Amino acid sequence: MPHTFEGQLAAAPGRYAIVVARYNESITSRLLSGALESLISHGVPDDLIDVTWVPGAFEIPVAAAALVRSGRYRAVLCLGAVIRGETTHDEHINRAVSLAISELSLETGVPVIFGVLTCNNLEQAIHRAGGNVGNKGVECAEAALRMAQLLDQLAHRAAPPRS
Ligand code: INI
Repeated sequence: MPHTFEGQLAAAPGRYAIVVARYNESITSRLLSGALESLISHGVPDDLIDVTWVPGAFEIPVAAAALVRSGRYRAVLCLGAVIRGETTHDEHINRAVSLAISELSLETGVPVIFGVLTCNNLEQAIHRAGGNVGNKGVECAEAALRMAQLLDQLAHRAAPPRS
């Protein structure tokens, strides 16, 4: 009989961190609200959630790395909104941030959740920050909870058989 591992949508005990970019704050504040409401509604006490503001999405990885490396958090949620302008600036930010976040997560084994919107225009961002395409902050909170649970399961139940 195969064993199936899948993180549940419930609070694994411990602290959760959110890093949120101030740039495009009208959007990122909605992502933050969605993430907070979701974490709390799934049982994370609000005093176990730490929120860190950074200037822009480009600064998210360095703050996330400090939080992850403190060893205090079950997961770190990274929230930002990069909106395409007249130059390729957005592409550089998106590439750097997405790579850095995924490398940080792989290196440390802590779920670092990618909640940076990468939109062509403000309208797309509004739709993804509580509009008609959901709220990326809520999605990130759910991913963080499921991954924290899943990693607990894998640590406790996926030990190699004893010989
Ligand atoms: N930062 C964002 O979070 N979103 C953007 O859309 C954005 N644009 O378009 O420029 C942005 N730029 C700032 C960047 O993240 C850094 O804060 C800045 O380059 C200083 O390092």
